Amino acid sequence: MVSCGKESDHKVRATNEIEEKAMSFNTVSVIGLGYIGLPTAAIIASNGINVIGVDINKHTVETINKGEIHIVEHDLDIAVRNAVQTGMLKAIITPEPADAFIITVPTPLKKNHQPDLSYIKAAAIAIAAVLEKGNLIVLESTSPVGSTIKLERWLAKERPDLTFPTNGGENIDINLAYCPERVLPGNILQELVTNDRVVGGLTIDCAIKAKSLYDIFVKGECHITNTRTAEMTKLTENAYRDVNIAFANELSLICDELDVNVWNLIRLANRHPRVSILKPGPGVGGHCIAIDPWFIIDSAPKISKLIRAARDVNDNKSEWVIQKVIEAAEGIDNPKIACLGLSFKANIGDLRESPAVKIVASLAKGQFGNLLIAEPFIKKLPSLLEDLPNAKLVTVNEALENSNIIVMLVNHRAFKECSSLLLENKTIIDTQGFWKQS
Ligand code: SAJ
Repeated sequence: MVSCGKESDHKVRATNEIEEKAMSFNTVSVIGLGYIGLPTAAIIASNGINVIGVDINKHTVETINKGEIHIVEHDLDIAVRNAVQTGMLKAIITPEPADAFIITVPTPLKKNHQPDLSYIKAAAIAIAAVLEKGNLIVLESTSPVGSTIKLERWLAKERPDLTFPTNGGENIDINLAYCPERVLPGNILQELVTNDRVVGGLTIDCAIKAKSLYDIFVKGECHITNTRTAEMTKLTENAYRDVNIAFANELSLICDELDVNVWNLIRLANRHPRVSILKPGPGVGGHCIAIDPWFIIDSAPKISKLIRAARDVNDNKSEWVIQKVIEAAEGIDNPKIACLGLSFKANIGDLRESPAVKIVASLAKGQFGNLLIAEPFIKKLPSLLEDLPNAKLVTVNEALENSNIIVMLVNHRAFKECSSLLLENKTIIDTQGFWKQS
């Protein structure tokens, strides 16, 4: 048995080892039916496995059992409806026994930027009651390094009658692994199947058993490692993207000062065979890239200097955009500001941690003008904006026709259809290079 630790990674020793140690599954339980759990549950069910989805929210459970969904994701409604109608997926509040449990609960940040693992702990306590010898538990929630070991301790405390990998010797009752989700919001159902997975086990046997779970629906490769490496892989991927977006955002500020078109600059620099600069924007949003780097910073605060600086650069970019709009509004009597886009990125209706929402809310609350907001993916403004008298949801044409300042916040494809005539004689703040590419 190979134990996890700094010095050792898990390597499959014999060619038939994976086949010999693989596990089969009649019932899989997914704990937490949000943006990752629900699509995962639907995909596993579509592969002919009984899936028990568990969520603490009664409304979520009732919605899913009606074959409907409570979140926004492309084609998820169809996948869930099929899974429920065929009887392969049911949702419940209190866990029931299963062969494997996949934990996909939130791991938010506390106010001081420290990770909050309380949902994982609650999930551990909830499933501990129904654990049986031979079960597999896979943690998927984005988590700081060392979280799978913590999960093991919480489970072991609840179930002293069972043996766990760290202290179980040769007779392990419960197998534990970490396998981060890596899917792109807006394309989740496809990426769940096509992306490679990194499967970290507390032992190599745990990793192999977890791999056999993902082999049910993953067409990409499943790479075996230990839990600490798998945990860090997820954080690294998102911190890498955050740092690279920060580089683009910092360039956009420098170029504004030096009167250089940043979009043209990046296009030309990217013609170098080893340069690939990402796009500046109004800041970094969503529930992952702006949050996960903090898990690294919190674990190694003194040495995570670049990752920390990137967070500041990306957060400050939204403040910079707000200042640009305020400056533009200053000389105008009764300014009318068209704000194009509210979602956290293009072509989806997901408003979670959206820099566009933050910018629009700040402008509306500061009374810097009347805000005409165009967001084709929503029918009503989010609660942060809906009670503000100077913020109104309108069509893109209404916004453009009736404004003197235009702020391009999210480069939705739908905005491409607007007539360029509507832009004439207006002050344009284009955070996406939508109209400034030449
Ligand atoms: N953004 C830029 N410039 C860019 C690219 C993105 O400003 O060049 C902004 C977007 O507008 C958005 C934010 O960054 O506000 C994040 O968008 P994204 O498309 O980079 O990423 P997410 O949050 O939708 O999904 C990421 C993905 N991670 C990576 O690409 C490394 C996804 O694979 C992860 O599964 C997901 O985080 C997650 O759940 O962790």
